[in-house]
Amino acid sequence: MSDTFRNLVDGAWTDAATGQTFGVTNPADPTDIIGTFPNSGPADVDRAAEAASDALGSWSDTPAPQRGRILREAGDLLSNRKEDIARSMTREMGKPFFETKGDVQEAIDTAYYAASETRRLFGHTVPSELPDKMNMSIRQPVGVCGIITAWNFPVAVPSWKILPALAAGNTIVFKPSEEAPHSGRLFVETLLDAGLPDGVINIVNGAGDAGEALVEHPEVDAVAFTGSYEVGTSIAETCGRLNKQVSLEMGGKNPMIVMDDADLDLALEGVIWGAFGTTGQRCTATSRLICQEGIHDEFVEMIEEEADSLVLGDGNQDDTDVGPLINEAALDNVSGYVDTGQDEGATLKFGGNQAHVDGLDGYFFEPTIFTDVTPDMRIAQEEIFGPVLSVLTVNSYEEAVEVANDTKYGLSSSIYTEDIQKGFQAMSEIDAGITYVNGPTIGAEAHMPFGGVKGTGNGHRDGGWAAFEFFTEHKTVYVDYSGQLQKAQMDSVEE
Ligand code: UN1
Repeated sequence: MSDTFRNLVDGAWTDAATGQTFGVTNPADPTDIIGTFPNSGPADVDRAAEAASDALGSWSDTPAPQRGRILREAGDLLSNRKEDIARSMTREMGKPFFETKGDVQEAIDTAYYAASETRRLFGHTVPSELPDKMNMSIRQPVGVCGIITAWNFPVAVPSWKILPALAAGNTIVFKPSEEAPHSGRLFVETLLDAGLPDGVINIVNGAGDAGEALVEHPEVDAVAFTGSYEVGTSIAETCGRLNKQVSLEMGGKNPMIVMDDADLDLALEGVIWGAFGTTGQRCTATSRLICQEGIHDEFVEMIEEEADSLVLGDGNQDDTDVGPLINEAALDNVSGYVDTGQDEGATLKFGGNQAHVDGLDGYFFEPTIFTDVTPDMRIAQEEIFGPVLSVLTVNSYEEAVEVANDTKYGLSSSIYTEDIQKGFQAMSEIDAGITYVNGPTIGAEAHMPFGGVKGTGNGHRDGGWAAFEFFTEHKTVYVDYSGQLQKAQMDSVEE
């Protein structure tokens, strides 16, 4: 079954002015066509941004708890549709059904969380320096928000940005990834069906051109982005030039430290799903395993054995553990890194090849393990975004932290240890936005900040109250009920 999909502008499904389209196929089986989507250009972005701008006044004037009611209803609809959305997400971007259900669940949790915050959009009420005067700060929306997201969490990550933005009274132009636009659309449909007024959210499908036009558009006040470092920093440059607010989440090279005293069974589960879950295509993927030397050999053997038992296949088959990579380019990229690792002198311990799954011509790649990796190697520094685990060896906790911090990124991190002191030390000593103690580098809870330091981010966070910080402005209000002239008041203070 193949379908033709359109942009969403002011509540109407609309063809792109460009007249161009692009196709989306199932990465497990590229002969399976999901549909065609508009390949939008600046004129399409313009229509969507104007619609969002026109809708801003009445949406931001809607009492916040009423906005929350719509978001709660969207949460209910996402719950009812969870399995259907997850099935089509798996078909569109490949990760297994048990993972896509988790993706939708994050959006459900975020919907209920954001809805509840609409009753708590707190500002401050503080004393004034002067008598009979009251000072307040209240929260106001930023305006029209451009939301640009990746394909690997095509419902969860948009929900982390869009739902708090809507709760706070902003309106949206959403450009989903061109690799997973259908999942993004299914998410937006729940908002429309929940009663979101026309124009409050608009969808512009397309690639980099559409994204650039969105960032540049004068009606767009703020941009929230998840994707690569290269694209993120170029968006930041544009936003800097145009004085727009921008929130960036740009990936990671996430370390998992496993100390000699760790519970290796726990750590094994953590590293397998951290490194190979979602075929390694998460910003939070465990891409560096930093082993203390005492457990290195035994632990690597355990990982190899477990990796060997993982079933690759179509994520909509019940027994599949690991789906395909997203596309041909990803396959080339990951294969290229396997060559690089070998050229750099690392030992290819397991995997390293494109995998073939009977009856499917998809982009499968074997779970891959490199040992004898040193911190200077590219496979220890660069985000591969595939099922490649680089194993480094260290002698001590101090060295482990030093190696963990030796990267331009700082998203997620983890330490496995039975030593409570080391666990607590790592919490503050690892340079990352997220540290897990005795847990994998992956996962997230809706009410917690999500994002990173150094090259991963720019000081903002998705998730929790932190997202509301980005999507609101402080308005400072002074109320003077003294009836006194300003000058008389000033004199009374000086005396
Ligand atoms: C991302 O890859 O951009 O850590 C987000 C996780 C997710 C979030 C990943 N919940 O598994």
